[in-house]
Amino acid sequence: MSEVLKAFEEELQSKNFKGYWQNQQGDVKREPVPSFDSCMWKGKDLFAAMEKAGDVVGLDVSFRRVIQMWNPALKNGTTRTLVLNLQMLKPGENALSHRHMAGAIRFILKGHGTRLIVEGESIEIGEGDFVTTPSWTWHDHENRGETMMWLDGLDAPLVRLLETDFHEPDPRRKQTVTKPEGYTQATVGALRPAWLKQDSIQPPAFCYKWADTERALSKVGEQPGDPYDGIVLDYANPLTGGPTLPTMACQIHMLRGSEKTKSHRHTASVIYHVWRGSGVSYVGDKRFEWEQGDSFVVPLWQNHRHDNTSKDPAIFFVMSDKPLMDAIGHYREEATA
Ligand code: GTQ
Repeated sequence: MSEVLKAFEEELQSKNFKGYWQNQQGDVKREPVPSFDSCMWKGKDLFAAMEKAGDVVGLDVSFRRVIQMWNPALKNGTTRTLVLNLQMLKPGENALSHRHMAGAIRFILKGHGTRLIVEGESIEIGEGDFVTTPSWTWHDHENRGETMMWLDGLDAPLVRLLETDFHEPDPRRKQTVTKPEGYTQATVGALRPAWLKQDSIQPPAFCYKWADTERALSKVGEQPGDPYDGIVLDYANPLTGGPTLPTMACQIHMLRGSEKTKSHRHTASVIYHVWRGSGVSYVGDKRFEWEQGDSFVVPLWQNHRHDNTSKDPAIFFVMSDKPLMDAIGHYREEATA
């Protein structure tokens, strides 16, 4: 580099300028190349770790007893936008109330007898239920039954990127229940109070019961479904029918016995949790053999397909950032060989 150019660049830098020619050139990517790879977390390891956390981590040590599924290539998160965690609450424990900018969902893996209090409504949760706690909703958990474990999905990595986090511990510690049982169910359905003006961007916290999910699967299970994902049920925003939350789309996927899907790729990153069954998924150049309790992540723009190697149905709980890609016109999808 000439002395003149070097001096010029230093002069630019001293004024907080940078010449575009100073950016690395020659390696312009023609399509997305994710900076993180696919990864699988074995349920056996996760549940054993949580068992131990149950012994050594009290809620006095940690506000929530949570183990995160960290993608090794990322500093904090399962993808660039979303994180999947496992939370455990033991009998008699209360997880204190707070609210934050990050939106969250829960998919209940084990147990019953816990209530989630969200915005003054007490929601009974059990295995297979799915509950949203949208951005900035007060939430605390109270276990009056047996040890419970659930998946937490949060858009915390996105919030970190955007630096928009507000975070407020609840001075009350626990919320007072102010709404009747089943309040939201009765106000956001096909029949709804006409005078209530509800925020449809951040929908009210909503509980989707496993019995309804199971019934829906049995009613549509004989249909062809999606060539890439089998039978797919959206956990829709109950007010709009749109994605679960503005930042994440949650779904149930079912692969019928011996079903093999076609291969594709898209610009959304997807986290899968195996709720039932066993099989194999091919993601990029990796092969993941999965069984109930395992989780794996498919980074954007990586080829993937699934193979249910058993005769029984396989069911995934699935979370993706597709709504973000749709919102800014970045969603692309293509079939791959
Ligand atoms: O339940 O409020 O997995 O605040 C991580 C942070 C759950 C929660 C997590 C949280 C929560």
